[in-house]
Order: sequence, then structure tokens, then C-alpha cells
Amino acid sequence: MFVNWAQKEINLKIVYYGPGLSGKTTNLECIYQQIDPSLRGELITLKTREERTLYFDFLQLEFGRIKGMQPKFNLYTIPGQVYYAESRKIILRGVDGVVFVADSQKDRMIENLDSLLDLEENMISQGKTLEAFPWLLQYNKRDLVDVYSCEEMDKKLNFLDVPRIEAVAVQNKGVVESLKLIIQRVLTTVQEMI
Ligand SMILES: Nc1nc2c(ncn2[C@@H]2O[C@H](COP(=O)(O)OP(=O)(O)OP(=O)(O)O)[C@@H](O)[C@H]2O)c(=O)[nH]1
Ligand SMILES: [Mg+2]
Repeated sequence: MFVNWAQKEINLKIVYYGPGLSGKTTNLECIYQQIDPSLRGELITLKTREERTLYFDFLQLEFGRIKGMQPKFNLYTIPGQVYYAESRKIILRGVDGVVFVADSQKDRMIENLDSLLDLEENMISQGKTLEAFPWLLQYNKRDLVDVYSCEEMDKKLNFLDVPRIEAVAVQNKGVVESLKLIIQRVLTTVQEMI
């Protein structure tokens, strides 16, 4: 969180985390298409030729007011591919909320677990813990066939009993819902701080 008292602005950072190809960039593209252009900036994406996130994607949203201040939500995605570990650490700096985009396909569960562990370690290195932090799980790709049930996903990933949302990001399902919920959770935390 960064507060600019002169401008009466609060900058809040929400990071979409998760393994490679889980649908993080798709979430931002979907938000960009669905949100009123007067409330959002341009979507900045840095991709490889194979459409994989190279460094991050970025989108800024503005709405609502809290205690006379204008919150600005800066949404980032991390690059999920394992070898971009250093970029993930940098992008996570100063994070206020996380949407963890998990891939529901059975053969992607190890990658989900590795990425969640990576998130936890990176949070700890910032002096934060997932136990005391606003985050949620998005179970994406519910349209595919060989997926775990949400209960099975919970058993494997939701050990902290955080809110979880089912999604099909390519069909706009569950995306805005995840965004609204993380904003709500982040604002609740911020209101206690300012
Ligand atoms: N079937 C299906 N495909 C999806 C869904 N969400 C995303 N995809 C596809 O999965 C692929 C990867 O999506 P991205 O959004 O680029 O994944 P990412 O998490 O940003 O991947 P990295 O940038 O490498 O970390 C794309 O081909 C998407 O169209 C979904 O809900 N269902
Ligand atoms: Mg991406």
C-alpha cells in the first residue's frame, strides 16, 4: 500500500499468482474487457512469442472511496514459468492481496502446489504470512474434462480455508467475482490501517 495524502489516493497492489498456463493473463484480459473504460487504464502485457508472460501484466482500476480517499487498484500477474523466480519476488513486493489462480486439471496439481509453496516462501521473505493476509483461491478451467472436483482441490490446496471461487476464465466465468471478493478483503484490511 502506498498512500499519497496530497492527492488523497491509496495505491493498492493485487497480484495474480499461480503456475504457468493456469489463466492469470486471461483473468486480466477478461477484467479489461468487462470493466467500464472510464474506470480502468490500459492493459499492459509483456509476452513471449508463445503468449507466455515474460515479466508481468498490469492493469489499473479506480472505483469507490474510503474515508474520503480514492483507492487505485494495481493488478499484476506474475510469470508462472519456474525459471522466472526472481521476477516473481520483485512483482510481489508491497503486495496487498493475492488471487491464486489454480489449474483444475489433474495433471497440473503438482505445479499448483509448487507455485503455492513458492508464494508462501516469497511472502515469508517479505515478513508476511498467508495465514494473516487477504488472499483467495480461484479454481480455473472448470470447463475441461480431466479435472479434480472442488472438494478434492480444497483438500490439496485450501489448507487455510480461504474463500475459493470456481472459474472458466476463457468464458468470463468467476473472474469479476474473484476480483470483487479480493477487493473487498483488501479494503477491509486497509480500513483497519488508515
Ligand atoms: N479451457 C480453458 N482454457 C483456459 C482457461 N483459462 C485460460 N485458458 C487458456 O490457458 C492458456 C494459458 O492462459 P494464460 O492466461 O496465458 O496463462 P498464464 O497463467 O498467464 O500463464 P504464464 O503467463 O505462463 O504464467 C491460454 O491458451 C488460455 O486461453 C479456462 O478457464 N479454460
Ligand atoms: Mg501470463
